[in-house]
Amino acid sequence: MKHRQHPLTTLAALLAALPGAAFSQDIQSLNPVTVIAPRVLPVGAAEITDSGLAPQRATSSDSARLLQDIPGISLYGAGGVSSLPAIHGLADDRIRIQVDGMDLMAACPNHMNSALSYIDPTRVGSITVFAGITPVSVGGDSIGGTIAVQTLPPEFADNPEQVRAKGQIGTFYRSNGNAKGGNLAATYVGERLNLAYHASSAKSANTRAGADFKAAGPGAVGGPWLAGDEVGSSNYTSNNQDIGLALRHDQHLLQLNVARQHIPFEGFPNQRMDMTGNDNTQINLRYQRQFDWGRLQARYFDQDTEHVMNMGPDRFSYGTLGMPMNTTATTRGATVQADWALSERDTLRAGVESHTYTLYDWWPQAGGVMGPRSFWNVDYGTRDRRALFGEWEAQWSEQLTSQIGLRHESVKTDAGPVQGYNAQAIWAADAAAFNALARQRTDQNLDFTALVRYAPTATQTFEAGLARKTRSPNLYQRYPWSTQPMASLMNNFVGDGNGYVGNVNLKPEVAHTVSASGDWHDAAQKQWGVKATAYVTQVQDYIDAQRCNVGQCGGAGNQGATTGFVNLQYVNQSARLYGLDLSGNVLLNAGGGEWGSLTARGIVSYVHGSNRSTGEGLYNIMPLNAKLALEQRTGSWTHTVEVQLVAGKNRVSQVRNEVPTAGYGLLNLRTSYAYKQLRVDLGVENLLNRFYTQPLGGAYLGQGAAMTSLGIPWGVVVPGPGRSVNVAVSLSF
Ligand SMILES: [Cu+2]
Repeated sequence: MKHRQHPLTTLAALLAALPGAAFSQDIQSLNPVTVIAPRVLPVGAAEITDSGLAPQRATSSDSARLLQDIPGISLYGAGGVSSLPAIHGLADDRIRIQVDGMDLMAACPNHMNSALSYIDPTRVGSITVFAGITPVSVGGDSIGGTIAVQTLPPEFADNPEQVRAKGQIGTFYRSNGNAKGGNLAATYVGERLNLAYHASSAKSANTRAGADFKAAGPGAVGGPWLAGDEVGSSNYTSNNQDIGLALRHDQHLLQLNVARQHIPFEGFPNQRMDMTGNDNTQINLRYQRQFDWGRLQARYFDQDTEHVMNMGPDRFSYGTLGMPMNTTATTRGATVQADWALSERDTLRAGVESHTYTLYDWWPQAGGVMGPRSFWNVDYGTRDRRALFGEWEAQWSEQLTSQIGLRHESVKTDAGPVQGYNAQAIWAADAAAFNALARQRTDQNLDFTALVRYAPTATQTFEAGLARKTRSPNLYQRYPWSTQPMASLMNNFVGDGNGYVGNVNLKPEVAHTVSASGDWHDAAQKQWGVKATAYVTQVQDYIDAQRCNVGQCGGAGNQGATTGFVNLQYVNQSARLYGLDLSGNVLLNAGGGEWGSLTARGIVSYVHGSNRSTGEGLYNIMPLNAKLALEQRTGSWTHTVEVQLVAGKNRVSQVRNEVPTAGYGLLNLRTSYAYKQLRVDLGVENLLNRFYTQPLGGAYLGQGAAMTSLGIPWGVVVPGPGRSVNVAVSLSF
């Protein structure tokens, strides 16, 4: 814990020492070089640093999985490295997700290449999650909160003797899926220069469920069906590289990173397509300067993505071409932010941001009705954001802090005229109707937040907050135009197997959130701690779906079906979510003896989501769930026994024919050994090899004839992974 000479230091220290909001979670001191957030993190926020991340890295190559022990966070299943996080029931691009300050955008009608799929877990240095009330300086164009993933900040030598070269290598193996991979880092640490190279690679075969889930299923339709417990289309290979240059001079810091990702294949068990290639280049240029009055930060980034999809080997495809789908996108962002320490009491933050996003999504001809031209799903789609914000933080006394912020954002979306595969009426009528529409929309979005924190004694802190947050529709909600059922099935980024048609007239979602948190602990914050956050969010113009009743996707069967995959169209409705996050820890035995220290930890998350226009449940809401763990530390060893309990999901989105899931319990064991530069993590996940279906796993579409709604049996949910023995070794030098 570093102490800085600032009046907020005491409060920051108090917050930094709060009992972990989740398992093995450290709330780091607010390093002046790396801070991306307000100095005072809200009680509803959490920061995970290296010691909390290390055991998680052994269990998955999906950086989103690093979040799974934060209360209030759940994950939509997707490909092996591409889960989509949800905060308090609001998922995907309802959350602002930043990787080293870059707002990376998915470029795929299935959101396969999600923001967090662009960073390997071994590259993640810290994660800050703003759930509940998100300050406007870190929010914008989101209603669910913010996830900021950071790599480790560049190190510099303080004197010539400290100049050095350092490195790190790591490798892992996971028995389920026979997954293996490695990472390496080489860094030159100079007084003014830091030069670093990072590379990582991960590869997995199809994973296995905890039992023979195919035997219980309704059987195959129109294609080969994998036998036994294998989860079709769950394999992947991912490669990431990054070169970084950082220059320090007095109070100046300049950083440039160039990163490349190459994913040759990633299967998606809850989509009708697999990612058969993703090539991404990122450039991230940052400048930061400390002044007597505060700090100035500026950033420019550029992301270029080439994404291709088709049907992988587990699927039954039509002809030899299958169904190729290509996406090219460019995301660019520029931000400038200043933080002024106006007085002992007041800090002011202000910033401007500009983000542009250009998307081409076309489906090359594949023969039959799918030709002879390319199908243009979204052609020259653009989504441009301009934002301006101001935020005032005041410490009125040792006990009382307040923060208020205001943000304006204009979001302009547009898409060019389209064409179908050919001039047949099944494509041409919809294309002509779409091309006749005025398609450009500009939303003027206003956000505000207000937070008050009161710490009456050294053993308790209370916080209350109010926020209005706005998010404009994404391009895949406004512009997919074809009502032909096969085309609509391909436009689905929630993994429910249904078809979706865009709606140009969608309005932005506006969320009003009220949140209250309490934090109780012993004065020294060593013995015990309990933290609770309760929240209610009312979302006006929530973008949900209704049964499609336009063009070719309507029909009485589609309107009334209570089983099977259906065709839907996006629509603004109204929604309400409320819930409670609880976390706590207690030191059972302070240790010192041969048994070491023993700590019990627990988290409980509950969220309830309702569509207020229809009275139905919202889609993919995580049922009541808890994790309980016992952790023993002796010397270099840490042993953890963890029980995960999840209730059944019975409240569902009927309009989507969402499938309920049963409750389950899992047992995990983890051991880590850290000695000097060596770290070994060993674990067994799902020790009892329980079979379970993941509440947010989505419809199982991983094999069979994916291109039609009847080509895959309906009602099968993607199962969770069976037992896996995991080992990861990391060595620094
Ligand atoms: Cu895709």
